[in-house]
Amino acid sequence: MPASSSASIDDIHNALLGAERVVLTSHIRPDGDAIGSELGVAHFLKALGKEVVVINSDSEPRRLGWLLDEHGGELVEKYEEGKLSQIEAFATADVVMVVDTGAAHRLGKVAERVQDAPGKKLLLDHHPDPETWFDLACVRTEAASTGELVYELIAGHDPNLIDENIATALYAAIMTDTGSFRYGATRPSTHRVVADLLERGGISPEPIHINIFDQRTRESLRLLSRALETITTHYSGRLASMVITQEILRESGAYFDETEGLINYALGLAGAVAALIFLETPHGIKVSFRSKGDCKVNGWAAQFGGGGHMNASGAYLRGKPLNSVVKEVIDKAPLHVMSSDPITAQDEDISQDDLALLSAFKGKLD
Ligand SMILES: [Mn+2]
Repeated sequence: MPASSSASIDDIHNALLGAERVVLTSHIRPDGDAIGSELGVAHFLKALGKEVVVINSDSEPRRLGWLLDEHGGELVEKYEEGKLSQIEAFATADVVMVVDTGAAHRLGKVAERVQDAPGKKLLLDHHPDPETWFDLACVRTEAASTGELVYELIAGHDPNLIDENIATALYAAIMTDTGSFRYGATRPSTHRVVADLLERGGISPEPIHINIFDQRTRESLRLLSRALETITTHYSGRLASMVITQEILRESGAYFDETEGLINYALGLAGAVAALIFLETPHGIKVSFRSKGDCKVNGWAAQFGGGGHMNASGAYLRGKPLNSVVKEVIDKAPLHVMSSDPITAQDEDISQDDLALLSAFKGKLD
């Protein structure tokens, strides 16, 4: 897999400069990187005198409401089937630009509108393996967030355009996608980008962190408490899993999107190299995969029709009960969570069963 697909950020930049009308979009259940990147590009294009609208399949999670309220929410719309202004926006856009996903099915209800749009279709993203229907796809898998790529897009053209709105949106994008600058993909350049955003935008990190992370409801803390009780470890503690049933969600009174981030508590267990969270939804089971260091989970998620990044992936399984999904996914764990280090009898923490398992998988690890 090439680290970058063919178009450069300059190519994306030139295509945007040549456009008068632009529609921006991103993935379903948009996260901080999706919304922040969209807002960053939207403010940039506004400053250049372009007509721009962001149209997303889903609305933003509640924890990002403040970002839209204070930094350009009027540019963002939720897609409504048959809404004339949106049909017109897609039909007349010179450019339709997708950020933070290269897969049509991740675009939800706007997928068809985007793919059928007569304008040029651009992609700016950091997820591997973009689909081939884009006219220009700039994908940099080494970037920790799409927000960093948006920064390059703007700073490479005119860094003076980075104002409070752009800086706040991109800071939020980068901060959330790097787990507050701690995931493996965080690079020195990530910090340089953020330093420049803080300076140029005249912003400070604390209120952004407070707005995003310190607004928990009692219900969400109750959910956390219930979730922690479900943590189970497997394979000598290398894997930790968590299960959120509909019943737990209902009893806690929390919203579904308040399950976000719970998996980090499982991954926070000493000795765990990977964590899973199984979320029961009315139509299927959402499984999130997270890992530390060089433990790769995207291949594991792909075995269940999902995908994502090396250390953060997801899959959605329909038509199977929760228990069997949990078993199936955990049964496939050894290939992905077992160390490729030589196994010796001195590994006192490892049981005989696990030693046998490890030996069975030795040599099959990538
Ligand atoms: Mn992202």
